Amino acid sequence: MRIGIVGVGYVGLPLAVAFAEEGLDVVCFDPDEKRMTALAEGRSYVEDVPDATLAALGERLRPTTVAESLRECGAIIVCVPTPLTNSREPDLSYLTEATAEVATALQPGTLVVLESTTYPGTTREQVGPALEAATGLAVGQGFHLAFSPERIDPGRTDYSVRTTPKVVGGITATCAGRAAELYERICDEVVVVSTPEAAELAKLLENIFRSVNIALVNELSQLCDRLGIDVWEVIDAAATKPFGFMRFDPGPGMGGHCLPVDPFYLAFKAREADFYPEFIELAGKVNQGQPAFCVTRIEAALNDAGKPVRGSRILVLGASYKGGIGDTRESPALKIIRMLRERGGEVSYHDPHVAALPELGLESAPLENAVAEADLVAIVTAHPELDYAAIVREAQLVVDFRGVTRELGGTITL
Ligand code: SAJ
Repeated sequence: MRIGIVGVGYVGLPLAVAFAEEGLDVVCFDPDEKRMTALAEGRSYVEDVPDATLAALGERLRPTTVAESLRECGAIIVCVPTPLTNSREPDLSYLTEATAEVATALQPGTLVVLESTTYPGTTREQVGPALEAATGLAVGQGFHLAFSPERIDPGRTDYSVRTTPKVVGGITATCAGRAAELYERICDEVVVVSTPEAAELAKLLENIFRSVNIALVNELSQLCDRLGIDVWEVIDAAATKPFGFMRFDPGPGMGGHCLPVDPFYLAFKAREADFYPEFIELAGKVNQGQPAFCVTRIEAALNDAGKPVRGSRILVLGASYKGGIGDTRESPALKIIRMLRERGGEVSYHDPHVAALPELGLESAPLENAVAEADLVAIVTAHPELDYAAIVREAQLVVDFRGVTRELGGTITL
């Protein structure tokens, strides 16, 4: 069977590779000409997929910007972005566009699976009817439709597509059965739930669980600052409990394309049901306020050194939203840099994974001199490859928002 992937990004490409490695031909459809050309030339644009992997798959990956090519696929999997609008409401424009593209190519008997994270009901209320209206085919008879949340975690190496259990929910039992059969080719464990809504909501729960717990420790870091207690010591101590506790660490805020977004998809749907999920809203507020709290900590550290922010040279270490990767979406570092500049700080940054921040007109400064020349070094994202002992030795002042210099001493931590 030929598989179609619609949206060949950090989710779609690893999925395409997983199917191709099982010997299947995969039509990779993405409207982005540059991406599809790169793929055709064996050049990967996803950090987790090396060029060598593409080379080994040869013709099995068939990049295209023509949706018609999906006609030959027995199964089509949609992996397009589901961001927020500026007013923090679900933006389903990519999904609507992708559904329309799929509809132009949908053949009787095809299985369609949505992987994009979205609020419960999207598959049944939006995608299904749109495909039926465009093709005249009926869900569950003319074609099959399911939802299966993506669990691709950029930069993670301990779990792969194969070893991460896959949740699947179909509009009908046959839809679910076909989707389970499809994923069993590339996943060791497939978990079938009774409806697409259960699968859609399971994904949101996974990420809201993180958002709420990250907000809890971020709020605790602010309280500990007031009380003069070391929040890291408190969390280390709590984490000795072998059951009933899961460690989360405070930080400069919560970035990424999932966690700052997903909770607001559920909040949107809940409001439609006249329900106000206060945990979600509160967690979002706390996490969104954490960058400003970190800026006050930088101001206080400079003040104690007799230096105003204005005119001080501040080096931000780490611009991406989490260590080990180069993704800057919703990164707290960008907010911290902007706020420090508004206060007159002379801000530079160094990030081995992020060569430039065009939106800020900055390029990653070479580490060698930047540390010694800075009045203050702020560790905002802790990339594992940086030598923090050397940084602490050379720096005049270090504020560490990731707790990576605690054993070294001589720094100010959250
Ligand atoms: N963060 C903290 N403290 C923590 C954990 C995270 O401040 O204890 C911050 C990170 O620095 C980052 C943000 O929150 O800015 C999100 O971090 P994350 O570790 O949740 O990473 P993400 O956003 O890449 O989340 C992904 C999700 N994977 C998928 O959606 C498939 C999430 O479900 C994973 O659980 C998470 O990776 C993971 O476990 O790493």
